[in-house]
Order: sequence, then structure tokens, then C-alpha cells
Amino acid sequence: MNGTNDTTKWLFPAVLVLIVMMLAALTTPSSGKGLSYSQGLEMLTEAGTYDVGANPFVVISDDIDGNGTADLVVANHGAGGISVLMGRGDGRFDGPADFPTGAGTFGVATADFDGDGTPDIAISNELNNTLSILFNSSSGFASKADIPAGGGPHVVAVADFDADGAADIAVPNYHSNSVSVLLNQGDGTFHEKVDSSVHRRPFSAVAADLSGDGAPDIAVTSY
Ligand SMILES: [Ca+2]
Ligand SMILES: [Ca+2]
Ligand SMILES: [Ca+2]
Repeated sequence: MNGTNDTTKWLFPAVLVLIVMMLAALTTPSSGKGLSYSQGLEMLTEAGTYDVGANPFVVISDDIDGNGTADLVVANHGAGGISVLMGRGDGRFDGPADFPTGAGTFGVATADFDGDGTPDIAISNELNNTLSILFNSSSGFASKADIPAGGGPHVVAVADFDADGAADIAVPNYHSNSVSVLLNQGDGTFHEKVDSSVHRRPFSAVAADLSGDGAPDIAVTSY
């Protein structure tokens, strides 16, 4: 590595940072308040506020009712359940509709676990060491299955780990220092969990093909 290359490597980012700073200076109102900008690069405006269950913890989005609009699912840690808000497609939402899951609702992820074409919801319940699967139907989420997890299940990840076409679940167990993988039998019922030891206090997991062999791997944070 020679000096010219070193200079080139830092010069471009430095110029880029300078340009961004100049643009920010030009577009930031001198006496602005809050999140709303009348013009410029940054456009954050609070569109609405909705009351969900106690201690809302994690929020995700999916088209729960299949009408083409993005809906919201919120895990309410204190309430032990989720709130589902159906998007009108214009930034406003109907609901929430609340569904109990288990004590200490923590992580939430959607996938079509029972293969009927609708997104179902997997939820981890930190305080009673279970996962809940809420099955989506035209009448809401009337059907729930509870599955044993490890100690203190946290943020849920979903992927097809055994490549059978059915969505499986990985969840870090905060108090067990492990990650549980639960393989879907294809109909939304799951084989008994298989645990792998990980570093202390695993908190969040994400599934992706990190090794490039076509099979999903799991990255876990250690709190
Ligand atoms: Ca929708
Ligand atoms: Ca489904
Ligand atoms: Ca699978």
C-alpha cells in the first residue's frame, strides 16, 4: 500500500462528508423546531399517535390483511400481547386490535407458518419462556399455539433453515445463553427445539446466508 493510495482512500470520504455538511447547512432552518422540515433532504413528520398495549417494545410491518397496504404489529412487553394496526395506505391506521400472547412479550416476526398464504406471527414471551404462534385468518388471530423456548427468549428471527419450503424460527434465549432453532413441520406445528450454545446474554438474532453457501446462517448479539 503506497502513500498515494492512502491519500485517495481518505480524501473521497472527506470530500463527501464536506458536501453533506454543506447541504445540511443550506437546508436546515435556522430557527426550526421538531422533526418537520419545509424543504431539504430530511423529511420526518409525525403523522399520528396510536395507543397500544403497555410497554410497547418492538414494532414490525407486514401486510397482515393482504390488501396491499403496510400494517403494523407491536409487541407489548408489559401487556403480554401484541397490537395489530391495519394501514389505510395513507399513513393512517385502523385499530389497534390487541391479542394476548404470554408474559413479557418481547420479539415478533411474521411468516406464513401454516402455508395457507397469509402472514402469521411468531412472538417470544420472555417471562414465561415460550413462543406463541398466532395464525392469521379472515376472523383475525383466533388460533394460537404456545411452544416451549429456552430461558428468556428475546428477538425472533425467521428463515427456512432446513430448505423444505416452510418458515422456521430461531430465537436467542437470554438467560440460557443459547439459541433455539424450531423447525416447522410444514403446517405451523414445530419439531422440538434444538439448542446451540452462544456467548453470554444473547439478545437479538438475524438469519441470513452469511457464508454464501445458499443456506441461512444466524448472527446473534451478546448483550
Ligand atoms: Ca394491509
Ligand atoms: Ca398463514
Ligand atoms: Ca423449513
